[in-house]
Amino acid sequence: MEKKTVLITGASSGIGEGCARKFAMNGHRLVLNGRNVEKLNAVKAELEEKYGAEVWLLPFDVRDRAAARAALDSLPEEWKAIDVLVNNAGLVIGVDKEHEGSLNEWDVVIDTDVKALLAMTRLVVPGMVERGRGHVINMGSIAGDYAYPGGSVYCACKAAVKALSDGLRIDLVDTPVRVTNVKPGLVETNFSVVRFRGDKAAADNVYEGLRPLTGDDVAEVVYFAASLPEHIQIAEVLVMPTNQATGTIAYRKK
Ligand code: 8X3
Repeated sequence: MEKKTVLITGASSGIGEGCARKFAMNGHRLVLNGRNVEKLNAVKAELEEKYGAEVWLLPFDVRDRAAARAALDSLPEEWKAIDVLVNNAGLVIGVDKEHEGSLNEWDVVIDTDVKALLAMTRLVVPGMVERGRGHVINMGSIAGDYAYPGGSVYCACKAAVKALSDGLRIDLVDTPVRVTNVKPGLVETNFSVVRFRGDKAAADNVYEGLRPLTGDDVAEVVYFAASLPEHIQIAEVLVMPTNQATGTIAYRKK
């Protein structure tokens, strides 16, 4: 595909970082968002050095709408025409039951996984429609297909990402702008460490006995969807490790 400008949220690690690497190695121009400036700088340095990539950093918390707007407005004119928006930033805190968890923590999860994704879409998609080109790739999850123990609010958020993706696809049906919902299963990233509030052993246990996906693996799917000819729209992809079958069923070697 021709050179595109790709905005990725949550690009300082995990799936977002994997996507940044994949687009960079294929010669695309990257606008990378994240909260951790140090990590973002490290990703930028790697992509510039290894692939000669053009990278612009936009450090802001996606939950902060004013900061998001100001950051996008601050882009130089030639970087403003975003061709691909990868709405990747997301998290979950804790594995509490719905009737026992912290509403304050869940506010953070809902604000990040649902409301910020919606806000980024609202900011970027009008320009895509105006320019007559664009692709929104939302990071959904297998969690949006099935609720599972300890996942209530996260699963609800990812179900919302599916509905927002489907709704946006409907709203854009008379435009050339494509919408894709990528739904990963078990991916080994810092995601689990955050889920278990920093307990690395509990996080590692999730991937015990099977080979999980990596951020780079999911990036293959994201890039595939983005690189197909413009008349082909991958609406949704469910991607799991070979030894995972559903949100709750995986085979683990003892
Ligand atoms: C994260 C994948 O399997 O923890 O979106 O729900 S899982």
